[in-house]
Amino acid sequence: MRLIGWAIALAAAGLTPAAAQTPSAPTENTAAAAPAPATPAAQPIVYGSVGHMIPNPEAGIPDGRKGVQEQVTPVGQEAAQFHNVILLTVCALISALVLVLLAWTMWRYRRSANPVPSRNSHNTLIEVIWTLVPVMVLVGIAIPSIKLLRHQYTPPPAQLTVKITGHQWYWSYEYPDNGVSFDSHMLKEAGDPTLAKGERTRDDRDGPPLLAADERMVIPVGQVVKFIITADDVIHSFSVPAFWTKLDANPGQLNETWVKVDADKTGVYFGQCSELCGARHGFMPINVEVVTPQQFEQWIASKGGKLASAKPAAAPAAAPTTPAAAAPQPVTTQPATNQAATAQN
Ligand SMILES: [Cu+2]
Repeated sequence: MRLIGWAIALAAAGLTPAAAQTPSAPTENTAAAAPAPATPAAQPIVYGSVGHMIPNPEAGIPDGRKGVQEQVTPVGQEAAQFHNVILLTVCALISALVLVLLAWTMWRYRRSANPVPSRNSHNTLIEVIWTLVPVMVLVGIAIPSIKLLRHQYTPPPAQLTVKITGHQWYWSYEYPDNGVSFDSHMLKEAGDPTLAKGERTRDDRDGPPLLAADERMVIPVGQVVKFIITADDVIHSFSVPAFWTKLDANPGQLNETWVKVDADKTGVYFGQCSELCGARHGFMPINVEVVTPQQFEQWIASKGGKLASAKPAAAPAAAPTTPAAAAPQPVTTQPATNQAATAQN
């Protein structure tokens, strides 16, 4: 019996290290997946040209203010107005009223001023008031809120579609109607020990530290742009504060939103991934450059894409004309990476 007991104990001791090693395998995988492939671009950068517009420090950049950024889309302006004018006022008034009532009650009914406390437990008038007033406040907030939601979720017909995919830890942008797709990585600072050989470093004309990216999403001003947002590994979140845009990028799911930047608001708008997505979550900035429609066409041409003026050919013609290598890509990458994500989970 004793021998059998020892045998079981030894077997357990032998098994334990093996069992402990098993879960460490995925950790190694995540560590290996960490370095993002940096693509050294040897082309000289012409600042001020399309794709390298110099950002305006007054718009689209976090400037330390307490409050929302200046909004450049109609939905953003409506939402900011709702927040700044209605919600903040209602919150401030309610807080002030409660504070005054509390202070008055503490003063008026302190022990020395009111030695015999009231034994009333009901007052119909007050009870009706304190039920009806909050209901009216909530209805007053709900009406503009639902109007805003309707505005946000009933997009006008899109003039341009951009598919946005979040990866650990960079973004990729695809213009399915134009046959353009590329990745966008954060630009590192000069002297960063993780710089790859020949990798471009950030210049102040690219944008602020941690927010500048090597490639920007470029969209035309004054046009309805549909964003189709997804991810290929874990959940990310596509967020550009000046557009009032923040939408989760979920693996295996397409989320959709839209923007229409005001006609006089060309510029560079900065955002970041806003869902904790791993070790380098803080290093996947979003740069959207809003240009005139003519400049946009020029940029599409410079990327080797085709103009969407031949729109009806989009869906049926894409399948037979295989040279547009960008079209079949999402179909193949999506399921494969989803499987990878599932395996990781
Ligand atoms: Cu992310």
